[in-house]
Amino acid sequence: MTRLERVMHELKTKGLTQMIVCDPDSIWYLTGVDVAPYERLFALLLQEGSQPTLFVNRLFYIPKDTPYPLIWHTDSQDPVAQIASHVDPSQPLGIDKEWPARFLIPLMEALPSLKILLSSDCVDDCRAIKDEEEKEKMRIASQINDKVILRAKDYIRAGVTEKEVAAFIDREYLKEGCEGPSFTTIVSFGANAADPHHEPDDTLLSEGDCVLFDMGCRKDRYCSDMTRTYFFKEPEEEYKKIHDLVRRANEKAESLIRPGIPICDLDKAARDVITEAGYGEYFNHRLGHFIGQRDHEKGDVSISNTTLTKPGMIFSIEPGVYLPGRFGVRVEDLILVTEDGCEVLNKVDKHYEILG
Ligand SMILES: [Mn+2]
Repeated sequence: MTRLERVMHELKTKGLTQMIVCDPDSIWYLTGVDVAPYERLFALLLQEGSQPTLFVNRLFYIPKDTPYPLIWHTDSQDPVAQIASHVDPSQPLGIDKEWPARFLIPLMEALPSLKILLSSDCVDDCRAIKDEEEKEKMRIASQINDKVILRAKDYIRAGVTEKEVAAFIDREYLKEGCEGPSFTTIVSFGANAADPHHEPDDTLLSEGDCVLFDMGCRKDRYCSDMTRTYFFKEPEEEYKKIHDLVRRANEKAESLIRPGIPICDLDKAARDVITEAGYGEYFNHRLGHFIGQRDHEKGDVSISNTTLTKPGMIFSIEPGVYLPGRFGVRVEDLILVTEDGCEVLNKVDKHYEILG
């Protein structure tokens, strides 16, 4: 089945015959048309029994050979009225979760009897299962990430700042032909690593600090995301003990992955390892997230997600322990669910290492 056929099948399962898709990544996924619309309207109308139709501004560049019907508008026209005239008001309409209220509400006003349903899952659940082309792109993005983290480790020296290391990593991604980082590169020294989302600042590296890299690139649209935690010079014994613990939690979860496992069981398995060692309260986030064209896509690897794993899913496994004011450790890989197990996309060693 093509991507479009898979999405149309999902819509049918939900009792829908039409949907507006507006996430530009979803539109690219389904049509190959790549537009960054910013505040302007860009939408794909899917309707059973007809070709998907694109609603596009004259400013957007659309390749000449695009096989889908195009409905053009200018900045002085009302594109919502155009969409309203194409929608079948007698049938419920599925809406993408990303469609701004500034378009959705005028459409509801134009067609007051229209039944509207949130139906992003019909696209997002297809995007969660990667096809061969996507798997290959994600392997490549992770291979680049593996290469660049080794260079980042070499770059670590006394007196360097987090910002300098993060900028170095971002430059290396560009050298590798990436679009850039897939999210703001995280480099955290010492106590800063106790904040899982710390943004690099002017903190200088000191002896005994942990050095946490949470980094990913976007290459040919697809993202990587990996975390490794090292130490600069000899750390306290407890830090090493916690690093081993977090790595074991990561490995425990990864060892269980194969098709048909409730995703919540993976979170629980990793969490149990950390809780049994007495650090459960310091693992304060979900185990992971789905990833693809964006670093975070629909799909949590958390205690509340009972969905079963399926071949083709790619998500992160990233347990952590964060001791406020002291340090933090996280060990993160991306994994691909295969027919009989999983492929860990990151090959960089996970053990702690003393840098410098
Ligand atoms: Mn992540």
